Amino acid sequence: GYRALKEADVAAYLAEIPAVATNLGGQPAEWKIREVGDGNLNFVFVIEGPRGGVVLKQALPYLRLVGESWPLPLRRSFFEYQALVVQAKAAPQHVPKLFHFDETLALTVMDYLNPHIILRKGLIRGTVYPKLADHMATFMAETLFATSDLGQPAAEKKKHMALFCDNIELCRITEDLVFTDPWRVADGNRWTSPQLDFTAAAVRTDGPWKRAAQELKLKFLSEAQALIHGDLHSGSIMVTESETYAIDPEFAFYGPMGFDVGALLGNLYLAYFSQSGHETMPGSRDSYRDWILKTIESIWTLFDERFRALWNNAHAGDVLAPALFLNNQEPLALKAAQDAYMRRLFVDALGFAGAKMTRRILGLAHVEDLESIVDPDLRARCEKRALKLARLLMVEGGGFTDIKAVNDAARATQRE
Ligand code: SR1
Ligand code: MG
Repeated sequence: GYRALKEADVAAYLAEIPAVATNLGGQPAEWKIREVGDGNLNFVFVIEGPRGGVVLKQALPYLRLVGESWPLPLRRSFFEYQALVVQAKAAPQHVPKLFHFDETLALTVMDYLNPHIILRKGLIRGTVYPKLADHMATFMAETLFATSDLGQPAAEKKKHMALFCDNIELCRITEDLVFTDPWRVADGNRWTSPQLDFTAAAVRTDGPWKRAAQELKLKFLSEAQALIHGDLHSGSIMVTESETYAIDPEFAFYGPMGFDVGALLGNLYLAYFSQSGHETMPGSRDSYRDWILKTIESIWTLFDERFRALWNNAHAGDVLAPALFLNNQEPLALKAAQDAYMRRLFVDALGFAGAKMTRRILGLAHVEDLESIVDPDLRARCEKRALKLARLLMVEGGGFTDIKAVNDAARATQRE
């Protein structure tokens, strides 16, 4: 049966797993163990031995953020493990090495990434990550393409979808928290400053914005394009200046690709608008803001480039395969189909980015980028700017010609 491990149980448990014990080295009594989980859902233990370190992540039967009143299935750790396996196959350099999965205890043991830190914390500190765009574009292109109909045979995709189709409760969290609650009166909704009371009320009566949120929700419910990470915000990415890892895919399921791309872009725009709350003097983070926008531009541009390159070399998919378009003018027809596909993905990503930004300001679960701004007036100014761009991305996303135009809108909003 399931039991939640305590710090005191961890060494005895891991000592029985040869690959882990070897990785840690020395004797179990020498292993240093600490619980470090600061996310919304799980327990996370770091275990360090004389030779190396591992992380043990265990699901709780309830939502850590709220407590036992919000039960949550342990099976989410199964989906997380399965997603990590798939992602490690597609983009091994950006997924932590897995040592062990225990379905009964709902836990996974993986490599301890050290000295990596959570990207969100680095963005708050104002640290530049020169490889971030390159690495995340690769991670998303490789994982999304490989699990789409373009990258695998239809029969395999159908079988694989069946493996993830029960991740119902975690999808439900996204359906409610990202697409519904910020646009209605809901129990968990909160905002940190009364300065936002009027804005929050206006959002709840904004027909076009509400409609956009619901249409994105419909996409999330009905478009099984690829195995998506499902929670690819800056708290699910670990970085150093030279390495990048995507972690925590417990929300994984077959959904719209734009949801992953949008989660990342939306969280980078949140980081962008929160910089005014972290600068030591007005303007001191100007160049960092520019770096965030440059990174956003590179992520989309490189993602688009790499996704198309994978497509042009594809031979496993059953649809829009290059082999079908070999004669005379036919490659141009494939290029036109690719342009249309990538354009739709771009507009989807912008919409999802906006929804993810809105939920982090008006919904249940917030982000440290904004929450750590102490001055409530300044925080509210940052939040209002972020909400303004979020609405634009959701309601008028189709009007942006390219990612540079989106960044121009972000710059204009920041200047107001
Ligand atoms: C109720 S769980 C809140 C959020 O934490 C996770 O990181 C997901 O983003 C989820 O929506
Ligand atoms: Mg998480």
